[in-house]
Amino acid sequence: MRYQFVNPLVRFQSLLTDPNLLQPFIKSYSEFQINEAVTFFSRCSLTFVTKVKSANKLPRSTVPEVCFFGHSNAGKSSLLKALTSNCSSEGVQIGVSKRPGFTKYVNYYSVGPSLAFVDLPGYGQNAPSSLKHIVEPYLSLCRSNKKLLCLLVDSDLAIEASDLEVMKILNVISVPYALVLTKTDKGDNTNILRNILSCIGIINKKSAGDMINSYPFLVSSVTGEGIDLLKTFIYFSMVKNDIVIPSES
Ligand SMILES: Nc1nc2c(ncn2[C@@H]2O[C@H](COP(=O)(O)OP(=O)(O)OP(=O)(O)O)[C@@H](O)[C@H]2O)c(=O)[nH]1
Ligand SMILES: [Mg+2]
Repeated sequence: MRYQFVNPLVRFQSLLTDPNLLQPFIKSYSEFQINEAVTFFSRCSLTFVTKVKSANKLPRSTVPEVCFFGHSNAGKSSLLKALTSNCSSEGVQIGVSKRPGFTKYVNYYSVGPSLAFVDLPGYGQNAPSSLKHIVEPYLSLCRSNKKLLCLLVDSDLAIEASDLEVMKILNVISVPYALVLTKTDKGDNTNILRNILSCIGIINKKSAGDMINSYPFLVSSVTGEGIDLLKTFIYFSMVKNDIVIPSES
C-alpha cells in the first residue's frame, strides 16, 4: 500500500508491549475509495468566501461544512491548507503562523459547489477576545446544513482540560466531531502514543457522545501523512453521504 494510504497508527504498534492493543483501531479505506476522494478534491476549486468578525454576520450556508477547531497553534489553518492543496485555488491565501492566536476570525472557504471548510480561531494562548462571541454562536447556530467539527490537538502536547471542556460543550450542543492529532512529523513518539491512547480512551467512552470517528486521525500537514485518509473520511461522510466503514488494515 502507498505511504499516504497507510494509517499512521501502524507506526506506533511496535512501541507497545502489546502491539495488538492498537490493531482494532488501525483502519483504512480501500485504494479505490481513497483515489475517489483524492480525485474529488483535485477537481474542486477552493474559494475564499468571507471572513466574519461578529455573530450577526455569520453566513447561512446550505452545503455541508467542515470546521477546524482546537488550541491556538494546533495546526488548524495548516490542515485546511493541506487538505485543499490539490484544489485549484488561484490567489487564495490561508494564513498560517508560528505565533499562536494568528487566526482571529471565522474564515469561510468553499471547496467546489458541494462542500465548505471553515477555519476557526483557537482557544488558549493569545486567543482573540472575540472568541466566545463568535465561535459559540457559530457552533450553536441552528442550521439545516450538515456540520462536522475537526477537533485538533498537537500530537506532542497532552490533551488538556480545555480540550475536554470543548468536547463536553460539543456533546451538549450536539455538534458531531472527529479527533485529529496534528504535527506527527515533529512530535515525540512517546507523547504521540500517549495522546493516541488518551483519544482511544475518550472514543471508547460512551460519554464521547457526538464524536463520529472510531479511531483518532493522525496527520502531518508538512509530510502529508494521514491527509488522504482524512480527505476520504470527509468525502464519504460529508459529500457522498455514504457510511463507508473503513476496514482493519
Ligand atoms: N512540523 C509541523 N508544523 C506544523 C504542522 N502543522 C502546522 N505546523 C506549524 O505550526 C504553527 C501553527 O500552525 P497554524 O496552522 O497557523 O495553527 P493554527 O491552529 O491555525 O493557529 P492559530 O490560528 O494561531 O489558532 C505554524 O508554524 C505551522 O507551520 C505540521 O503538521 N507539522
Ligand atoms: Mg489559524
